[in-house]
Amino acid sequence: MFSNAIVRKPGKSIINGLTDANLGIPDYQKAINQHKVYINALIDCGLKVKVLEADENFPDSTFVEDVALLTPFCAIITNPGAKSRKGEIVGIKKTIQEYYTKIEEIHSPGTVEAGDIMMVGTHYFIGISERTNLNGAQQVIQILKKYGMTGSVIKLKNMLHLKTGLAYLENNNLVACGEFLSEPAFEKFNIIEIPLEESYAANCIWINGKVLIPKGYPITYSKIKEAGYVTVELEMSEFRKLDGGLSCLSLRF
Ligand code: CIR
Repeated sequence: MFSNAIVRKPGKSIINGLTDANLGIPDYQKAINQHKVYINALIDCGLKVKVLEADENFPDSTFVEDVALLTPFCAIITNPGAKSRKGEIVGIKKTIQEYYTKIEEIHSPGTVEAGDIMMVGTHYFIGISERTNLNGAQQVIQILKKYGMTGSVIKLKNMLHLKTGLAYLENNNLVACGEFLSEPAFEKFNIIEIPLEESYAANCIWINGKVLIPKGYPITYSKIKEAGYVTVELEMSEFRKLDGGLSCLSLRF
C-alpha cells in the first residue's frame, strides 16, 4: 500500500520537452487541467499528495518518476541519461529529504531514469535503455542489496523506458505489451496482454487496489476490469505528446 505521492506541476516550458511521439506540441493549459485531475485521482486512492511548483528550467520535470526511486527502506536519487534532465535531481533531492533519512545517489558514468525500474515486492526489474545504462543498473542493484532488496536487469529493444510497456498490478498480475510479451523473466506472471494499437495504455498504475489507466483505450479498460480491478480513466493527451505516461507523473511511496 502507498501513503504518499510527490508530483510537480507542468511549466510553460513543457512545449520544449523531449519527444519522439510526433503528436504535436502540448497545450500548457490543457496539461495543467489534466494534471489537476491526476492529482485528485491520487487523493481518491488515499494518497497524501505533495505538489511541487513548476520548474521552468526543466521542460520534462513534471515527469518526476524518472529522477528518484523511493523504496520502503531508502530513496535513490537517479542520474538521468537525458542531458536536459540531469539538473532535475537538485530539486527532487530537497523534497525527498523531508521524507527519507537514507538517501543514496547514482553516479556517472552510471545513468538511471526510474521509469526504467519496476517494483515487484522487494524485487526491482531494471531496464537497460537509451537512458539507463548497465553501470547505473549495477549501482542500483548494489544499493538495493544493502537494504535487503534485490534487482535484475532487462534489456530493452524499442521502448523508451521499461514501464512504457509494463505495469505490475500486484497479485502476480503484470500488464505487458510488445517486446515484453516474449521476455522469459516475466513468464511466471499472469500476463494481461495489451495489443500494440493500445500500447500507450500499458503504462497504467496500481494504487491501493485501484488501477489508473489513460482514457480512450477500450481493450485495456475491459481487460483490467475483467481482472477484477476498480479502474479509473484519466485524460493524458498532452503528456502523451511528450512520451509521458501515468506512472511518470508521480513518485508513490
Ligand atoms: C522524456 O523523454 O524524458 C520525457 N519527455 C518523458 C518521460 C517519460 N517518463 C517515463 O516514462 N517514466
